[in-house]
Amino acid sequence: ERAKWPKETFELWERLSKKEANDVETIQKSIVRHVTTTLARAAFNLDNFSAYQAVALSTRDRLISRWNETQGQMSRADPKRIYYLSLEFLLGRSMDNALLNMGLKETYGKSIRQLGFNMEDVIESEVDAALGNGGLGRLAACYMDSLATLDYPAWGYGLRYNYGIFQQRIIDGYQTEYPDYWLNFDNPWELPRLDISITVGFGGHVQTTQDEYGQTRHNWVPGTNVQAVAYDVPVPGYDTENCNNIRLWRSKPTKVFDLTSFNEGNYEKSVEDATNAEKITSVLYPNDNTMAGKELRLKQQYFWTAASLHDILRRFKKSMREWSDFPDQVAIQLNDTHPTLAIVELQRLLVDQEMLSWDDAWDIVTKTFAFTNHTVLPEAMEKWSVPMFEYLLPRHLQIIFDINLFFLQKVEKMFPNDRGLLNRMSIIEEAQPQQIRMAHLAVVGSHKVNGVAALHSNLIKTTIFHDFVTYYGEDKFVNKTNGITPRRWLHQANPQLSALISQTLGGDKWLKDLSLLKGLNDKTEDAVFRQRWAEIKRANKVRLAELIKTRCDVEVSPDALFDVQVKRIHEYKRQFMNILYVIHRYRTIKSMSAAQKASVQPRVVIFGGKAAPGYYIAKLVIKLINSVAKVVNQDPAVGDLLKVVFVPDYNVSVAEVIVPASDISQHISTAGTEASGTSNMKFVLNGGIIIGTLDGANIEILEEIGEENIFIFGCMAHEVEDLRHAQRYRGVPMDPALQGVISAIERGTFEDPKIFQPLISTLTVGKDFYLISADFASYIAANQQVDAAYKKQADWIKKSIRCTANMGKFSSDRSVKEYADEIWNVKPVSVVDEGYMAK
Ligand code: CBF
Repeated sequence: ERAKWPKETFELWERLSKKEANDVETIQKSIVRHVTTTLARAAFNLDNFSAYQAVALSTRDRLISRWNETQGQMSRADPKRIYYLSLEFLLGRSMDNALLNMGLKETYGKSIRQLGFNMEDVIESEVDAALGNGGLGRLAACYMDSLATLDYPAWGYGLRYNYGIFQQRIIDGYQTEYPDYWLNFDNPWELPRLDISITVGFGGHVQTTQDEYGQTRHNWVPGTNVQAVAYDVPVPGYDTENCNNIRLWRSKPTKVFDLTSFNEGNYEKSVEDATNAEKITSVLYPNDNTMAGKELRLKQQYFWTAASLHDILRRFKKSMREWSDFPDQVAIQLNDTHPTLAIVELQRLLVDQEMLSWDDAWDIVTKTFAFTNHTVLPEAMEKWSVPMFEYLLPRHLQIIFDINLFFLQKVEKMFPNDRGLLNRMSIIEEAQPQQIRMAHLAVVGSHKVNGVAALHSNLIKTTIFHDFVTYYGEDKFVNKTNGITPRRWLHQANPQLSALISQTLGGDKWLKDLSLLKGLNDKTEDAVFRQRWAEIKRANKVRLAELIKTRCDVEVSPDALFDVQVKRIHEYKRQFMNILYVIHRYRTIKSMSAAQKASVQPRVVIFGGKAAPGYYIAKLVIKLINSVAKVVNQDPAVGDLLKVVFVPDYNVSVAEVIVPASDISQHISTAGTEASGTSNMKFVLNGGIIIGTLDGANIEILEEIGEENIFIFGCMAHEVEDLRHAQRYRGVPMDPALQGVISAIERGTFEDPKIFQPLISTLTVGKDFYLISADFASYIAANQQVDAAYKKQADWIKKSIRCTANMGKFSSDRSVKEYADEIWNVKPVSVVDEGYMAK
């Protein structure tokens, strides 16, 4: 119909749909329009939060224009797209990032100032979008930023949880969890697409019939259906018109109300189905690196993968291509095993609904998917019990058994008479009840499998996927070292340092080509530059000291050495070892004469991070940190020489304050346990020096910045097994310094020692799985080296500059480009301003 419109109608649309200009007055008008019409407020009753809402809505208008333009042009160009399936997107705040990426921060700052508000206060009013646990979810967010910045046609798919990661409060030293109802107010950063609603089934049975050619056909008849409704989150690239999309699904009932039950007087039943449907996307599972194994989690995974695949197939079908073209148009990256059901779902859709042969379908499936492994920890390996799975997804179970059968037949052919091998490689684990090994399914259904740092990618080849390497060959298993976006983690979080770098390098090109930071290496001998560098670090420490005062009610001196460990609390990350060392340091200071104390380097030890609510030992670590802090911070014999704080509710926006302010940060996992780590990259990029083990990406950071700019200690990954063995069977005694620390805890120096007994018993000889005792002496030595090095301030600043200068490799732009070239085979498509007529 619209094609028949007269020319004038088109011209009218063209004229009226011109993008709003980006000058101060137009921006102010748009903010005030949102205040008065959208929010129905006026200048006199406008608090910071309402001001934030109005500014956010005005920013969003500009985002949507770009988003529309990008999506329209991508539909017309129809390039191969990359779909990033992630159960977590830990986005944090959006406004500052959107303004910086669109190049509008300064103009908005000015506009807001003239309207009587302060940009910082307005930015601070935004609540974090915390739809993730830690590294994995934040990685997804960094990758989305880079994909948009590099103009890749990419979509993220995830879930729109009503409750993100819980809020952490510290009560009597203990972690207490509170719900994170982040959607209390309208979320301006999402576009509800109520018109995009997909039916997802669960349960029911499978009908088996013969078709006209005598072929057996399967038809799944679900017992219940729920609706997946789309919410789109625009992701603007930096210094480009491209604006990509993350589509988050929300679960809704197919019908809100069961009238029959209601009429029978069964009121509870009448809303039961609706409540069950809504439950699916109500909450993010708060486990990091551990498998929850709950039915609701499996429902989340299927709901999300089914809706996403339906959407992807619908988009593909619009292009009227052959199914065999599918892998040339679609690349799907599985972020961990969480979305592995997508492999099964695509096979089902192609075979049961599109009537492709099993082999043709499987060929398409395996060319489409690629899988990222993020951990080798056994407790994190996803497995689903076969009976539970069958009850929820009967047809999918049949398909998994068939995939396994055909796969094992091929293995058997290559390695005949090796029952052990077949058992080890099977997708089905023969336990009681049988379990589906999702990592095996992901490997079998993907054309590439990658680890997230060099050491980790090698480890997976020799441990969890060893047999698969023997079968498939080396080429299928690749490394893609993680990266972080320099836009958020330097430009936004550390504006002063960003400005100094741009001034020094003669522009901000480095923000899109981080290798240009190398230019800073020449500046280490420039005393004026060093002075400025040190001033900026100090200003960031002052900002953090203020946050610590507000959140922990502890005064810390910005002149002390700031020593930070912020990340999820987990035994393998060894926050326990850190606090044990703090106790050692405390005891050492206490035993000193006044003269000796005069040469002690003052330190503020800063902890932050959440423990999974059911992780008892991790929660005890938090309690110990707080108990130690209470004693140390009030001890006049120690004064400012040592302070300990636990910053509650660590999240992305808190990280943005902490990261630029560290002198030293701790990345001290037992070698071979941390797949990569990404906060290590953030700290070093901001000129923070790290103390760490030879684990994850620490190794590659060392290679880039040089061993003289990092403090390394502890055993290496290949020594871990022998050390554990020696400890278990030869009774290697506990490190004496550690023994002294344990005795102090047991004497009740920090509250009732009974509280900490379960924690201490993890160190019993033969049980110290994370090798705290084995690494303790070298950890103390490394900390002494840190103190000594910090005293030589000029050299320290040189180290700090070299750290930043040599971090180019760790931009997520580099990671994403490697994925695009070596795994996805997708090319950038730049959006240009075409104007309305072109549509
Ligand atoms: O690859 C991103 C991060 O993922 C984890 O957080 C994970 O959830 N498995 C790992 O623990 C990190 O090492 C890794 O950096």
